[in-house]
Amino acid sequence: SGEEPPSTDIITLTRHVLNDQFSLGAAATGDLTLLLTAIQTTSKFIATNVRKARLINLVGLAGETNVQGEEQKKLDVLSNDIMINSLRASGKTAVLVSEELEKAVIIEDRYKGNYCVVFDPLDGSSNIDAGVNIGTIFGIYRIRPGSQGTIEDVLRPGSEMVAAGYTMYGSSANLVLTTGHGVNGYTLDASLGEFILTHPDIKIPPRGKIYSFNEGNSMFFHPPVVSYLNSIKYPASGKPYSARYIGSMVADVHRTLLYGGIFGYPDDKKAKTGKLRLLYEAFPMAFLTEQAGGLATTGTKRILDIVPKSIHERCPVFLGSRDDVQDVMKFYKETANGE
Ligand code: P6P
Repeated sequence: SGEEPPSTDIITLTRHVLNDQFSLGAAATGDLTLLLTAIQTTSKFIATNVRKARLINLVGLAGETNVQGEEQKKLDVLSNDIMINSLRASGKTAVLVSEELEKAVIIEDRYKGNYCVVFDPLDGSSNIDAGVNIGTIFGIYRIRPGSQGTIEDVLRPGSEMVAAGYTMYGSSANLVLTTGHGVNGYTLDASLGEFILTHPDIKIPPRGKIYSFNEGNSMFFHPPVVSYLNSIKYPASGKPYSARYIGSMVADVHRTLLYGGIFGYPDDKKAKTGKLRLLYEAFPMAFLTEQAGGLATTGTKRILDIVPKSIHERCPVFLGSRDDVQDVMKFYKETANGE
């Protein structure tokens, strides 16, 4: 048949990360690679259950509310549990922070390792019932030298993360990852049970033509945001930008990384510090965006420079193409200078 013979040289995520890690020389022990294997397992489990959700009635409320006071959907609970269990069992973690748990999990000695993982097990879950793409977001710190693993190991700026990524559950499962040397995208080949390299070295275009904000909050926006949005909706010259807003951060950020443009969830008169969580939404997405050649700011400050005070705190987010984010920062600067 005219069919292409199957490739016998497939680059799985594990192989790709191993190459990346061992290019660091002896420093790499393989621990991070093993931790990422545990994360891959959780993403495969969640992908399977998101896909089956309709069939085995996992959609709908679990009858409880989480620390955020949001009604928990069964998939949220399932996703959180598989991540806690799999990360603990890997023996590579010391502290875990989940969007679904009020307190950090300190791993007992028997299973303790050198990494801390902060994660939102199923971000965008309010969209589950509508079949919109949702995702897992994670960030990884090494514990501080000499630490046994305490909350202080995760109250550190995002610039100290050693890896970050997300898995988007859509028509396929896409895992996008950085270990500090660029960004790569992997697609789950369910027949192999492997994430295969499909988007090597993702680079975000320096400027895009898409803006992604929830303009339903417009009446609460602060002046710099109003001025910025007007500048791209009613440009003095050139074409206005297109609006694309899915309302699921993983999906909006994935599109921004691949197509360029800007994603924003600003602070406003209603949400004083914004809505998105610093540790396990803003930090990982900011790390990925910068590694792909873009920028991520609160409007006035680089997101990765923020020092968290608590594990569930929120922060304003503008991220995406370098030139687009710099335009936003200009409006903040002008407002600060009272121009
Ligand atoms: P809004 C989903 O609930 C989420 O946490 C992010 O995934 C998403 O970007 C944001 O909130 C959407 O918020 O207020 O626009 O519905």
